[in-house]
Amino acid sequence: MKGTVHYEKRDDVALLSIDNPPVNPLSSGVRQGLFDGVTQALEDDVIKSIVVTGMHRAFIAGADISEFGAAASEGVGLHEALKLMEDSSKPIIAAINHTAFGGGLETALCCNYRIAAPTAPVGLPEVKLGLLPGAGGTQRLPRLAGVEAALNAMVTGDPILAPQALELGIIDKIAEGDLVEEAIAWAREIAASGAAPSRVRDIEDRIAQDRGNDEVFTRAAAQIEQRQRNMNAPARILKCVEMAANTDDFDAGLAFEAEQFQECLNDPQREALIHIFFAERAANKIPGVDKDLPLIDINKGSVVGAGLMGGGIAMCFANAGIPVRVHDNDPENLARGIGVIEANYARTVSRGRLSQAEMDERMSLIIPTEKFEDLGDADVVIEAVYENLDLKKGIFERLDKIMPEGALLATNTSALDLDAIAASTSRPADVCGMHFFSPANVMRLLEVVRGEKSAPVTVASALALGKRIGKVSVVAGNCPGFIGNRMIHGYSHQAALMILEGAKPAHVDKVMYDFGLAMGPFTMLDMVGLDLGWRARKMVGGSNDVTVRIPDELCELGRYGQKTGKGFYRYEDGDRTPLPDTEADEVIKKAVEELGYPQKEFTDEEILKRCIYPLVNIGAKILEEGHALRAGDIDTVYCNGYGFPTQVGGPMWYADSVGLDNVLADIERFFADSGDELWKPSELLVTLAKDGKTFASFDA
Ligand code: 3H9
Repeated sequence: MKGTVHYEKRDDVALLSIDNPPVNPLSSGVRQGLFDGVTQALEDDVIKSIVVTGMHRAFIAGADISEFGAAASEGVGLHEALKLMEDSSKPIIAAINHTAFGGGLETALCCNYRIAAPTAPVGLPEVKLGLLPGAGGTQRLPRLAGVEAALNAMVTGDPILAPQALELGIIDKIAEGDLVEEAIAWAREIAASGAAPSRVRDIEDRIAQDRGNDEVFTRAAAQIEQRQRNMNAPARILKCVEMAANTDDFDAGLAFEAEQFQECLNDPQREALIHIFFAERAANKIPGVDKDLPLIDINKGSVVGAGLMGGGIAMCFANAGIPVRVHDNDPENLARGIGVIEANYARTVSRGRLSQAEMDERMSLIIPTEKFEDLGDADVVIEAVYENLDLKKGIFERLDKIMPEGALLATNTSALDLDAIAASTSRPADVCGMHFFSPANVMRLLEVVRGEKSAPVTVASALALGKRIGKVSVVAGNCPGFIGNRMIHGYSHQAALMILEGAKPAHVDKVMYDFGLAMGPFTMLDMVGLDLGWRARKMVGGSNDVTVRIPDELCELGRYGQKTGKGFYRYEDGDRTPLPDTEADEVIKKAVEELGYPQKEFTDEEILKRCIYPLVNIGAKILEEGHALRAGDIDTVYCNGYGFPTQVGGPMWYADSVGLDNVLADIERFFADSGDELWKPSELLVTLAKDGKTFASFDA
């Protein structure tokens, strides 16, 4: 059995301490331990009350996620253990030392009272795994916090810190000193009062106020439609909370929740989302590198370049409380960059998501400097100047002279040869890529690029830094475009080709939107600005690529995208809604005629395959070359950096779900039809498909 619960007698109080490191999920041994501990306390006449707390880094992180989809586990079930706790004749206090998530908070809700450490977060994040709170959370939380707050907590899955949880009524007290000692003293007081233990299931006043209040549910449904399009769990949560509000039969509510939970369990979205949960964590591990390897101790950072990327990276440091120097060789750029950072923080303050004091604290950690040499006062430096190999090599030559021995030297290049950059220093082992995504202070993804000579400690330290600044980091090999940008090229290229072959931009965009992307490729191009690529191509004397013909002609007409109110689409009065436009249609029609592409009708299915399968085929090539360590790493990149819908699990997981033999058959057909190298099937894909295997099996 995994995990255990220690039983300790503190005179007349039984102290149950959950021990399942690092975050105490409710694995079989924990469920059994809670059941046995409470039973023992109930049978012992000396014991008058019970305190439950967690050891290590959490109270309880929830159900054991690795058990979902696995064979039924042994011992006592969670519902059985929780029923015993809720029906206990002796008062039970949850002493929430730290994280109480999912089944962890639900366990606390089956205790009679809750006291928490001031920094403890609580929450019901099941929705992020395609699940709903299935241990009574949908029925109990609204009884404490009211329907609206409870719905918000469950539908977003966001954590709630102890002070707010106290305000909402989810917990009863915040400890002022030693949590467990205070919980024990309180437990004695309650037992001595002789009052019958209060049960959350019996608290009716709060929820009764919302009975028959349809407005709150209509509002929540509209929000779900807007923010969690294509996700199945949020609507199921809504139904459960409606049940909680509209019936006073608590057990009927629990039974309904159990049914809905089972629906979630059987839903492929649940599998995909749990795949992403574990893939994100696996991505942080490098095979063969000892997890106890001593890492570079990072207390101060430096950033070269105060443009949008440099500024965003500096904010990442400051947000994590790490002082950072920022240098730009142009003092005006430096001042402008710091101004942009300040404006970004000020916007967050004006939206109420940061206090002025927090903003001041963060700004004080960002130290602009006009002297390059000042950058040397740091344990890590991240270069973020524009993409020019010679420029970057020159900067690394200079960094080599000023950075202390043992410092981490990183470049934010998105495509250039890391080994060439590293070779301009005398210490290529200390160099790696740290490729942030724009805006760097917002986007979660970080590609840590491993060069031929990057030492394990360099890469592992970059991963650890990534985790510290709140990123999901993935190790990528040094190939052009690394993982993400190398793959996206195939997607954009196919989308553009389909337009030449007769598909409409709005059709392609709709198919990708319906698939779950925030926007399709042409709306995206209009948003980013068609002129960026057009100007870059002009600087090098143009391009022979037929797929840039249409965007370049649109630019010649001043149609740069949203910023000029027209691109592939038309935009009215600053609104971002893409509208059809005859001038753009004419440009497309003319280019198609001149290039002589035969026209055909596209189905939604064909469009989807032409967009997604290049990602799969290139991803498989990256995998077979060893430029990604796992298929799950590629999925992590796509879900965190490219807006790929997490509920389908990333492109590689999606291909597994379609069946690799089916995917390969289409890729072979596209290759035969076009002769395009992009469609030449990856050897790994061929082998896996032939053996009836999956990318997931490659990772196992
Ligand atoms: C649920 O509760 C359903 C119920 O309503 C109904 C049941 C009937 N299980 O993230 P970290 C592992 S659904 C198993 O790196 P952090 C994780 O894989 C659950 N393992 O640390 C990693 O393993 P490894 C609802 C878990 O400090 C290690 O712990 N709960 C679980 O950055 C450390 O994790 C959630 O959705 C788990 N529940 O963050 C909470 N949780 O070292 C999910 C973690 O081998 N968990 N692990 O890679 C989290 O949000 C974060 O892990 C947490 C810690 C905030 C707890």
